[in-house]
Amino acid sequence: MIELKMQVFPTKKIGLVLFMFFVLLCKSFAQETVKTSINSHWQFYKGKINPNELALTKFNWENINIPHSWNKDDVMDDEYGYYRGEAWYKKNLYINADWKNKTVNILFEGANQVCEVYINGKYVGKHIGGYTAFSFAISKFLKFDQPNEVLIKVDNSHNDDIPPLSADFTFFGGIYRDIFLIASNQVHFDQDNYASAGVFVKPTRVSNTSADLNLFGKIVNDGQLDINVNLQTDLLDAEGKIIKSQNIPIKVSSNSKIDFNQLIQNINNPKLWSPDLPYLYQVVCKLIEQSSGKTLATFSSSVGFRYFKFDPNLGFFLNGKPLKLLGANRHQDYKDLANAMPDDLAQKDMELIKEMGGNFVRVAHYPQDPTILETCDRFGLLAMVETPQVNAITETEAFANNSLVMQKEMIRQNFNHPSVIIWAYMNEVLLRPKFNKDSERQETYFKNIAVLAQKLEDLTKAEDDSRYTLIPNHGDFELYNRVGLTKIPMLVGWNLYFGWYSGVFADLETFLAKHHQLLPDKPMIITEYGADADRRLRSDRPVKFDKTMDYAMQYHKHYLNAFQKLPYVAGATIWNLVEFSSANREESWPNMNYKGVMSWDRIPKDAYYLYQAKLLSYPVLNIASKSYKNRTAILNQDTDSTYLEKLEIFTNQAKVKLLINGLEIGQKETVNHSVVFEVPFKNGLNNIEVVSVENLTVKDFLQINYQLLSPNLKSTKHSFTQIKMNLGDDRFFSDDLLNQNWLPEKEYNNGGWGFIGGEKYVIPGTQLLPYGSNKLIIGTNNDPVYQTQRQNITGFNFDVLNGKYEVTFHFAEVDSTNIIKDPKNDLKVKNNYSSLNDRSFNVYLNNNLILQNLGTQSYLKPETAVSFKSIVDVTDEKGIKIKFEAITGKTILNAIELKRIY
Ligand code: GCB
Ligand code: CA
Repeated sequence: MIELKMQVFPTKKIGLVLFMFFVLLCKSFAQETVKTSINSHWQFYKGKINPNELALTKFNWENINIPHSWNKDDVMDDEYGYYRGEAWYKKNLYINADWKNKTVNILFEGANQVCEVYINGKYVGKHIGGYTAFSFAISKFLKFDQPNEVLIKVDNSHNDDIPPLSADFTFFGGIYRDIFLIASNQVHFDQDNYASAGVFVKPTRVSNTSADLNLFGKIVNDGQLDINVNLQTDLLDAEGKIIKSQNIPIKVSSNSKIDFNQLIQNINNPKLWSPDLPYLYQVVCKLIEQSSGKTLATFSSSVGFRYFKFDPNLGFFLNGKPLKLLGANRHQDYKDLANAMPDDLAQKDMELIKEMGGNFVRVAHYPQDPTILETCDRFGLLAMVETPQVNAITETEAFANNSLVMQKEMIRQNFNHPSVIIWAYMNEVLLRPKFNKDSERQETYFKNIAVLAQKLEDLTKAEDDSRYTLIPNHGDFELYNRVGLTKIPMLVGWNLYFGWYSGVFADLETFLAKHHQLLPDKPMIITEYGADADRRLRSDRPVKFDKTMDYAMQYHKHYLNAFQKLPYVAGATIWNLVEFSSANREESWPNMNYKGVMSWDRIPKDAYYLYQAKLLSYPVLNIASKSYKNRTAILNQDTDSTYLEKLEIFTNQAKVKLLINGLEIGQKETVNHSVVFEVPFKNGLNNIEVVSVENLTVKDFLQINYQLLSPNLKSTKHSFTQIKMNLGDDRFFSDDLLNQNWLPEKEYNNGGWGFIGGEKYVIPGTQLLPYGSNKLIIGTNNDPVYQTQRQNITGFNFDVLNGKYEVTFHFAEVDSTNIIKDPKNDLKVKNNYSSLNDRSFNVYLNNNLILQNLGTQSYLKPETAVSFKSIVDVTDEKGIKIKFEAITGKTILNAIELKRIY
């Protein structure tokens, strides 16, 4: 017995020690909330699946990672439309064994636009809306001894009840933001509150000398036992030092949710948050079990103390000081990635606004990745965020409910960010008024819009009384005023495009003055302004709507000056920071909106440098048109050895000097942050350097390759190898791929080259487009070359020396009856193309008939590029003479190239 006892005892003892050790282990590694992404190793299928048949049918699953969109490629191809429908994602989840007693949620930061989740064959839930986060409690679906199959359906079809109904951006489908699993102890902060953190942090009574901090939310006990916890809250400064603490005992009954509300008072001399000094405190809330001292849950957030107001006469004030809000809108879109942008690229976009000198971002037209506002908090960018009731509404309860839920999600999910100062909703909601033919019905529609706006306004104020509200409108002052949308929100936003879609630049100031006079109590923000800037298009004589970089530059100069001058303009955001995909657009660059001051892959355009010069306080200097490296010009006379061309520099330095190929050419004083030099360019490489006179380290360098053509093609001084000319166009077009430049059209001059006869094609009935059509041209990426054409042309001459040459003719039919829009989803649908023209003509090259009966019955297909290359021997000193001879309809030529072989 004793022996036995003796034997038993040590075993027991070891067991006890082990047990104690285990308890200690658990305690020292007390698991609080765990949040881990599950982005990797998904399988994807584009199409319909009946989840019950999943096991029976073989689908072609594709391996992908999240973030993911299935519309990366099909928006930009030559086919109209892009896939809007159903698609599926699946993956196995392996769940930690110790999550058995945890509350587990799956959190989606965003999936466009309806998302249904199934786990282990069971339906978990559904979320509506493509731009807010959502989460589902999934503990009860999980298995711990085997993989858990997650199956997700995402659908980006048009849905009349879900905003946005239509908009000038592509509704990319997919799970395009992170997915996380969150596992919490049974006692935790509420993780089922519209996918928010469940704890809301609200600085109150903030002044230069004092502030309070209010924290509120819910604590949940999913367990079977009542529990007593201490809610321990610490406020830490940026160095991590605790400056305030509070401890409240709370009893949380089993299976219940309980509200808490905490006020930390009299935070003395708070360091205030601002764009110049985005000082962040940190608040940490812990739920500590009273009996064991164990931390059950932790919440933390950054905190920024700031106070602000808008004044209708004097604009915006931050922490008591006036601050002009200037910055940009931001779309979630990146070259080749669609909306599936990794967090780091989202963060980068905010850096780019900051580096532009901006202090403000409009997160438009929808809430974006959490990284955006986190970055704004850290970098000191003020922000407004909105929900996407763009262009129109549907007058259903479902549409209203979806809008209201989105608004609530947006506010709760982003509540804790000090950067946010405005919650907005709708955008240009009177732009596409329904019921145009029935004015009575239209009035009802307008009333319903105002009713919905008021509901969104009331909800926003009830959710958060510490921010302003705003509706962004288009420039129809009377209409918005009449419908009441200028009265409902606290601030009015205007998207203004005078000198672009309509009117002239100066209409801007007239409009702003009108608002100030007629709505004297409403502060205003210019929520959008911008102009298309195709990086490939340049002009010496920019005109409205020509889509050149040069016109956009004039536009930005005018607008920025106006905003800086007028104190009652509280702020303005450029439309847009970046170029973005817009599947419906027909432009010089189809399917794109390229008003961005940066390219699709974030290369600055000229306007970006203008803003830097005007807004930054540290020294900057940039030569404009940096990406325009290959240029072409025609000399005035064959005897010239250089070509004088303007070169603009944007800088905040007082005086700069210009060096060419290392030699100083001159110095100039800066006027309104800009300097223009007349630069004598030589043929070939020109090394341009511009240096600040007061600070020699502030400089910029640019190498431009100039091709200088003699007006006389027989010139031996400036012999040429290639000439490209775009007919029907006054703009230069630079081909990115070939690094070549197309000249604007010119008339034939004796000894030189050019067209004979005819006129520029202008789209019939257009008020806007100065050149050509805006149709997507199939078979080319150089759409502007084919969109423009000369009609009724009778000839084209090149007065070249004897030799062997290659002449290339480019044609396209530019007006046809192809486009119908699906009224439901506002998308272009491919119809049977038919040309509006009936034409047929002959083309002769030095009297040889090379193209007979060229026309709509032969090679000229609607909106399709077609080219012909002809080799010609010039032996008779007479150069190259091309003749166009009409048979039916008008002759055309869209572009021409000449290459000298020898
Ligand atoms: C607007 C819209 C925006 C468009 C922009 C444009 O007013 O709010 O969504 O992209 O104009 O470029 O036309
Ligand atoms: Ca052309």
